[in-house]
Amino acid sequence: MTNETTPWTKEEFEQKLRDKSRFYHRNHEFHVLMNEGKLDEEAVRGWVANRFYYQVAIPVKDAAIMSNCWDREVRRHWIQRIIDHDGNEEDSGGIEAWLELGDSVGLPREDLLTHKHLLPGVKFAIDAYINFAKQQPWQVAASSSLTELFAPTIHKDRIDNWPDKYPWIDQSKGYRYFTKRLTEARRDVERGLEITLDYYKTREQQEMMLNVLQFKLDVLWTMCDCMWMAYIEKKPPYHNC
Ligand code: AHQ
Repeated sequence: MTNETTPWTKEEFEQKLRDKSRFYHRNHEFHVLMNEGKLDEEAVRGWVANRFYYQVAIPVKDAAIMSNCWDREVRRHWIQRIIDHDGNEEDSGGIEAWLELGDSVGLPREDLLTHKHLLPGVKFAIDAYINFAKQQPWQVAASSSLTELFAPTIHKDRIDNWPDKYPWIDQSKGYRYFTKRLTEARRDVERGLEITLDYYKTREQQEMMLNVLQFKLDVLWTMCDCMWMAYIEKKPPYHNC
């Protein structure tokens, strides 16, 4: 007989996390329009430019997690996330791949690297994620990456839809990031889930983890809200000032 204080089994806990998939930003109308091919060129470029700040923030976030983690075994694995984005001698990395995506939609590298098109609300949401990782115990920050439980589908959406819906995008170099992320996300989720299912023991801690995941879902959803105002409503901040 389980009650409100009995901890969930690992299977039950994992299912509670997966039950939050309906709040994933794949369901935000901005991504719905994207997958239907209904974004204009400005909106696609705006999304690529704003997401670039998220991409360069990820290794900073992961380094913050590692700076709080004294477990060598965890760090030996977690460091791969930084390399996946920053690259190394063998692989130019995800940030370089995103710059190629920028190129393929007609955004100069300089525009991305200087964050010329970055919306204030997108920056605030992403900075909240970085600060969360700096301030929380490393296990809590690590578990907030588990929105990636739902990420493989969203990368597949782009790979499947963009070539037909956005023929103006140079396909020869635009999609390397998404294909690269398909395998990396699956590997990251395995490690993130292992840490999460082990760390949160009591029912109260498990319930707290659901709120941690909701916080990260809110970060991603808010980013889309800001881009909706700017690129769908055509009402960026101060548009009427
Ligand atoms: O490209 C993405 C990525 O590298 C990561 C790392 C992970 C994290 O540590 O929070 N989350 C994440 C995500 C990436 N892409 C997003 C997308 O929609 O393309 C999804 C995002 C996530 O699900 O958190």
